[in-house]
Parts: sequence; C-alpha cells; structure tokens
Amino acid sequence: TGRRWFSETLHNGLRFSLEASDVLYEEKTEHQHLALIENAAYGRVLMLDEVVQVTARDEFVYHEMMAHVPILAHGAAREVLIVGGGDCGMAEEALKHKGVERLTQVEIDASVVEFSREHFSSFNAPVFDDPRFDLVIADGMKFVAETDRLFDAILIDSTDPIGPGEVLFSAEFYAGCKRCLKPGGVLVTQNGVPFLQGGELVSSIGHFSKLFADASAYVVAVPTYIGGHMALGWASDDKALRTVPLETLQERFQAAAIETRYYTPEVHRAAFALPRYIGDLV
Ligand code: AG3
Repeated sequence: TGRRWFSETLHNGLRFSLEASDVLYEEKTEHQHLALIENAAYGRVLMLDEVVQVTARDEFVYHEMMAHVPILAHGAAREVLIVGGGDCGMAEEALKHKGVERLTQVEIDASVVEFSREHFSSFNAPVFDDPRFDLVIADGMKFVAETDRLFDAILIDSTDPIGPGEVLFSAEFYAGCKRCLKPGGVLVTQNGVPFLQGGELVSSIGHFSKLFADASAYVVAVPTYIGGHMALGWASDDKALRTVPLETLQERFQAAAIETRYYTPEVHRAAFALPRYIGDLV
C-alpha cells in the first residue's frame, strides 16, 4: 500500500487532504520540509511545511494572475523582481513578456529551485534556457534592503506568513520593496485567502497605505488554495495603474502575443472588483 494521505493543516479547524498515488520526494531542507506527491486531481503537488504551494494542473491560475496583471498594467516593465517563487512558475509567466529585459528572482532555498527544475519542467523548463533569468539565492529581506538595482514590477511569491516566509509580510520588508521600485512601479503580493486569513490582508494593506499612494488588492480563485478567493496585494505610487482602461489592456495583451489559460484583459479588469467582505478588509 504505497498510498498515503498528505494533509494541509494551515487553517484552524480544517484539514485539506490529498491522496498520494506516489510520493516522489520527501526531504527536510535547511529551511523547510518539502514533499512532492502525485495526486489524481492535481497532478504533481509540492508541499512546503505541510502547505500546498503549487500543483502542475492549476499553477497557471495563480502565476498568470500574479505576473500578467502588474506587467500589463505597467505597460513598459523592463526590470522585474520576484521574491520567493522557487518553483519558477512565476518566472515562466513573467518571461513570456518580450519587453522584460531581466527577470531577477531572489529565493532563499536553493533546493526548492533545483528540485522544481527537475520535477516541474512541464511548466518551468523555458526559464532555465532564458538568458534574462537571473537567479539569486539569498534572503529577500536583505536583498531589497541592500540592492542598488531598481525594478518596474516586484512580485512577492511567498509562502504563508509562517516559517521562512513570515518576514515577507513585515513593514520593514515592504519598505525595502518601495526602496527598490522605480517611480511608477508596482508591487504585488501573495496575501492569502481572506475568508480564512483576513488578518493577513488587513495587515499588509495597513503597511502599504503608509508607504504608497495606492494600496489595494485584486482577487483570483485558485482551485488548490481552499476558502474561496485569494487576495493579491497591490501597491503603487501611480494610482492610474489599478484602473488602466480595458481597451489599453487589450492592445497591450495583443501586442505582447502571449498565450494564457486564465488571464484575459476582461478578467484583469474584473479582478479589481472586490466582493464586499474582501473590500471591507482593504
Ligand atoms: N505561493 C503561495 C502559497 C500560498 C498558499 N496559501 C494558502 N493556501 N492560503 C505558492 C508558490 C507558487 N509559486
């Protein structure tokens, strides 16, 4: 009986369990516990410290919305920074934009990248052949505090605020992001599922409002992140970026000539319409 159940116990009083038809890999890395399983519904699933991070079948939902929305809203992003994102699915989406000259990814755990390169090549293979991909194995907090470089878009593809990802939700970290954002740049953050993790969104928005002229969020329903919509935090000094007209997005999307499975300019606009219980937290 090679079948084992793996449970995510992230939320109080809930357990989200996935049956592993195969356990492909299990390791305690220097930073976290890592498990890769094969599941009938989601394909390959990566769990870090018992929380589902990415699955082969639905990764496009989260990665497309977190990469294409800021990049197309900005319209001329050349320097993009990803903090976290070890599975490299976010980098893959960002690199679809030919206008992106360099994609810097700062990930703390080298083993997540190595391992994902091997097991998630179905979506991340193009990243490793792309000369614009600049991987830095370092602490994201330190990087944003010390780098001399400036970015048009910063995408925080973190875990939840427990373990190594916790600092990526702090006022200090967001101040570092602001510090290395070009004028007119945009910051987007993974901000959890508000129905179950509302405090996280309230806290991040509180920090954003002290630092940026515009602080808000947009939503996406990720099949594996249970509890309904996930919130992606949005911060910029350029208020117009959040309300780029549909026609402009359509033109940019067409010019970018990228293929997507979730993102459309219409979905982009709609994502900023917040259900009231989420809008009340923002
Ligand atoms: N980063 C987001 C994981 C969030 C899971 N949280 C949750 N279910 N509430 C995943 C990394 C994908 N590149």
